[in-house]
Amino acid sequence: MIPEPRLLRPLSASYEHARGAIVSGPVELADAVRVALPGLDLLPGDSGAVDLRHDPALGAEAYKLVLGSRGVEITAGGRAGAFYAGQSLHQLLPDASYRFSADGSWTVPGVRIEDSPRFAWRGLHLDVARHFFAKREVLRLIDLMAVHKLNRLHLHLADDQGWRVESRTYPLLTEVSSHRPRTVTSLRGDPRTYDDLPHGGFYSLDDLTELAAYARARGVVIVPEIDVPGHASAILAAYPALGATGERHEVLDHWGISPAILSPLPPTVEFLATIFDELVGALGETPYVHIGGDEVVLDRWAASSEITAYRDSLGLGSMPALQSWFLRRLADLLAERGSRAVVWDEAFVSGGLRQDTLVMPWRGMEVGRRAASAGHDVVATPVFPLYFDYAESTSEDEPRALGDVITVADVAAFAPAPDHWTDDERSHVVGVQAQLWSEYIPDAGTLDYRAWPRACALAEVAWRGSAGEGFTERLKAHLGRLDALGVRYRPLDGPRPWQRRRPHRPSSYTMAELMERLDQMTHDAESTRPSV
Ligand code: TNX
Repeated sequence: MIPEPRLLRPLSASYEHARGAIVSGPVELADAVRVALPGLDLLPGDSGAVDLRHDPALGAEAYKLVLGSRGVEITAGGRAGAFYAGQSLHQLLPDASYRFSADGSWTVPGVRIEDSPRFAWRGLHLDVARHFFAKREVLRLIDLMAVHKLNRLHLHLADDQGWRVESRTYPLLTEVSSHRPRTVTSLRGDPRTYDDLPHGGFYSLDDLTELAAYARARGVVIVPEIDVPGHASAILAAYPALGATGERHEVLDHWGISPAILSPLPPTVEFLATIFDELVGALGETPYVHIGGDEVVLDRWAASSEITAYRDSLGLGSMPALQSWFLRRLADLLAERGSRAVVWDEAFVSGGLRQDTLVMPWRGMEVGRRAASAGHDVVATPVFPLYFDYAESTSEDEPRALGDVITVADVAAFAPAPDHWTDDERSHVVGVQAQLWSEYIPDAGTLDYRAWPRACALAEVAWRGSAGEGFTERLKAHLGRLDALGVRYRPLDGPRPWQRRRPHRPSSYTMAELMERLDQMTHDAESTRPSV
């Protein structure tokens, strides 16, 4: 199984599973099992082939499962636990059980499972800004996450290259900010060439409501991200007055770090408060909202006398301090709405975060360790090995990626809370998340290819803390399930002929080059850290 349960013991008796088997027990738990394993019939109260019990002494995501001649007995700590018991039961059945045509009955060897996750945050991030992914693809990603007991979907909804969610208050965000006339096709350092194909799309607020409900029924929490104050070209293309200079902007048609930045003045804060209200209103209970804070170029703030005067009126001594103040102000607004803020690590380095803000250390685990030791909850998200927009091999056959190399084995070997950290630091690591930045993920087929099977290794590490015994063998067997599910994953020995790169181009960064650059960036930021 992937992820491997904490305890799994074979039993001598076997169990006969048939479509239409009856699930009995508390309705909410039984319904969760039915979502995980379609084709079961619900008969509350009666004793069925699958018998459910609620045990509040277990954690909400924990479950026990005994499968024997008397049927299946599940004890779950909550709806999520019952759902995961259903997913484990599903994985005990043959691969064919993942097909819509699944029918007939299967004999399954008996087993006893006791299971609970090591980490509370088991996430996948999807950048829908650089390339948009239709609602259908997001629903499908949620299905695949659920199979792997992943439970946080971080949607990167706004960036320089596009804004991806309806606002009823700011209609230009969808009219103007949600599309671009063309997209760069050349690589770093080359003269820019473009595809001349309009690209765009957005989720309506009703779409978000639907996505959130679908996710919630599968134990997945959607974490929306509005990346500010940098990465703001798309917003500013529609509402230039929210910028630092009032100058005109376009939705960007190429990648990289742009100087476009929102102003920190009250109208921007008001704008974002309205957006948060609309987002949370559509998503329903939203425990986390990501506010970005990465790769911010503060030049435009420094050039504005209005912003400088505002900074001085707040008694702040530097622009980075003003940025910290701005992000903290947004985190306060979110707190009033019942959500905790999440930020990329730059926002931690500039200091002054609310204590309950979660930090995502993308530039490496050392900055994550500093955030943890400063008492922040940390979700491990380092480029290596969790940026799944990087290629899995240096082969010329590998489809074009931002850089290389991150393998399944690299992911499986990752330790989100390293042994050499103190117990206190380790206790602040709430989880782990892989990133699917989409500059080089233009479509759903490429998304499958980049995500799987690396996300299987992610799931194993997130659920167990580290890859369990026989991971490689289990993964090979697991690919049969992905085949039945129709996932266009990357085969372990490289792309299929139709998945190969065309035309042949070298990738942009080697991992060594990139690590050096990130270290440099973290140190540069250090030396300009304001004293708050
Ligand atoms: C860095 S990670 C970024 C993104 C890019 C990504 C590409 C982060 C907070 N910023 O804007 O898409 O690298 O790997």
